[in-house]
Amino acid sequence: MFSFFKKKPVAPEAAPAAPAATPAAPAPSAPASTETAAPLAFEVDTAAKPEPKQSWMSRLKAGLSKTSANLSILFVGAKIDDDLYDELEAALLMSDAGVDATQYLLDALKRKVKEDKLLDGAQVKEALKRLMIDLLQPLQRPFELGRHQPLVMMISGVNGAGKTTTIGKLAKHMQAHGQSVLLAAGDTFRAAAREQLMVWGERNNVTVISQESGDPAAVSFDAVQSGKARGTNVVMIDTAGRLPTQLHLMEELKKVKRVIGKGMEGAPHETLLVIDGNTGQNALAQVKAFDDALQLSGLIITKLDGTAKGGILAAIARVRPVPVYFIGIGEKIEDLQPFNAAEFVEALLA
Ligand SMILES: Nc1nc2c(ncn2[C@@H]2O[C@H](COP(=O)(O)OP(=O)(O)OP(=O)(O)O)[C@@H](O)[C@H]2O)c(=O)[nH]1
Ligand SMILES: [Mg+2]
Repeated sequence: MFSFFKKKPVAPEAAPAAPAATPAAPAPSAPASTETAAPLAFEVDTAAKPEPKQSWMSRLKAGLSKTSANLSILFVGAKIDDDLYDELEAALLMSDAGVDATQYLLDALKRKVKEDKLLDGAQVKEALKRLMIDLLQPLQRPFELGRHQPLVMMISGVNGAGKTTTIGKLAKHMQAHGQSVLLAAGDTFRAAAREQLMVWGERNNVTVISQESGDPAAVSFDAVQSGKARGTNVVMIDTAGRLPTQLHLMEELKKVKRVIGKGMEGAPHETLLVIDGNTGQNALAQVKAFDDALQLSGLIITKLDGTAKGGILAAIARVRPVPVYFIGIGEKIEDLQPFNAAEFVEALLA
């Protein structure tokens, strides 16, 4: 079993006890009316016990079964000829791998088949697996805790990608690893979003910094200051969903990032994009646009349990190889796990 995080203890960069220079950020006091609260979009089932690895694999396989069915059938008793390559090309394109990665994999596979004189379908399938793992491996990177104190993470993405849910899951995983966590409700557009995060924070012993004024940069700044003053291990900054085409909102996101840097030098230490795995090739456009605007340090891909096809990771690896820290296959805490290239390919080409 591999561990969820890598941990590196460091000396605190800020004196934890130092009083904040700015007025103290509001404590998560508001005892929100929990009785009337609707089911929380980001609520995660904390009661469930961590599941064995096998269960994660079988559910990842189930999530990617459309692609694995399309790919695997090609190799059963197949003759290694142009027809096979044509069908493979179509199946890879269908999987959201995109033109570039598809062509790359096909060319590499043809070379390998020739070099190693592969004759049967099963061998060719194994060769494709190997090539796919080699392609995705550079995206695999353990998420290291304890590099900075606080470790400041900014989380962005289009509407409904799974940002807030993922932050909730990560917060629980981090707590389980002995980290104190503070969240900033940077989604200041919707009062409901703020409220939900506050309620969730109270229930889960996570401090939430929120502001009615509605300036996401100011909330983020306060959160970083507060994290420094409290000696918090991790500060996660949620942001409102936005499309890369909404240029003023992308500018706002850049400002949030700049202002976080004013709160703590070198922060944010992680600038993450959350992607809905069902988005298809558009996900690549999102990676490019958010990376151009924010210089992303990592990705989190959610909802690989739905109609997702999984090939998008190959496209990302070829076109804009931003590390994929975590992948999500559902709403429970254990449904978010570190990305592992070999495991992912095993599910994709089961
Ligand atoms: N099936 C499935 N659903 C997920 C997963 N991750 C998140 N969701 C669901 O996706 C929906 C949207 O999640 P949110 O976390 O609210 O998304 P968001 O990006 O914060 O949305 P906005 O703040 O509105 O932009 C919720 O219903 C989540 O439960 C996943 O891995 N699998
Ligand atoms: Mg949200």
